[in-house]
Amino acid sequence: MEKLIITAAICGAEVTKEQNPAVPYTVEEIVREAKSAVDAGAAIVHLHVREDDGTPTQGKERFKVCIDAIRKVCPDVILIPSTGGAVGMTAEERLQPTELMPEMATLDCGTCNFGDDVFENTMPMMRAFGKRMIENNIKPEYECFEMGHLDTALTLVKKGFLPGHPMQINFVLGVPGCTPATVPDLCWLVNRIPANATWTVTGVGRNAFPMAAAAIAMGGNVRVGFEDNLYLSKGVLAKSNGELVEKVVRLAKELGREIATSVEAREILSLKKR
Ligand code: KMH
Ligand code: ZN
Repeated sequence: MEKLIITAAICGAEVTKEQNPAVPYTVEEIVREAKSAVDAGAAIVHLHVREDDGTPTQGKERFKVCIDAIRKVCPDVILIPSTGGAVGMTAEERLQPTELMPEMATLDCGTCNFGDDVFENTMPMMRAFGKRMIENNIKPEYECFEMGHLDTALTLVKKGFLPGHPMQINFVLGVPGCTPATVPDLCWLVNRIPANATWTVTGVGRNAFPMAAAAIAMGGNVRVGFEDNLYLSKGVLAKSNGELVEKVVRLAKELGREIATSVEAREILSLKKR
């Protein structure tokens, strides 16, 4: 089996300091959380950014400041800025981080319920996001929240609207209103990806570590972090993203899977550092 790539989704757009005081908003806090995750074993940081008061933003300048600051302390880390942003943002707003030419960025694969909201990713939006990523030579991380999102991504790749092989797909399971985080659902999805694709699973909330264990056993990769889960165990808030990553590292060690460094992850994902 390949080494395990751990992604830390350190911030997200929805979670707040009221829910967990360690959720980062300021540049300094975002750097602190990225470093804690990388020091614990994360090869990738999936990045959202906030204004100092916690308001989610897709502002290019804010992303640049955060990316530059993270790079100073974690020079090798793979950064995957979000193009999902927060529910309700326009496509143009969401696309701003792609102007910074990151080596990867997320690409969300369909409209879905998102708790009480609707997360809009229409076909024209997806084609526009794909066009931008092809033009800017950005490798997408395809975010699939629903069974049908995988088929959408595969079809759009086949038609040349989205960047193709080898695909990196992140199955985000357990969002209220979307595909649940169960092992049979995960297996159904993994059985339908192209042979040369890589995959990651993100289990939302209490599903974080059961999904991590499944991915470790199945040869996939794992995402954890405050974006998806604020607790280390039932009733125990995580003090940092690093604590969540450490728990995945412990699971992997118990199950005999080695952890990939960022340099090794770049090789596994067929990426070239910029
Ligand atoms: N904030 C969610 C509505 C992504 O980063 O691409 C969407 C999201 C997906 O977080
Ligand atoms: Zn995200």
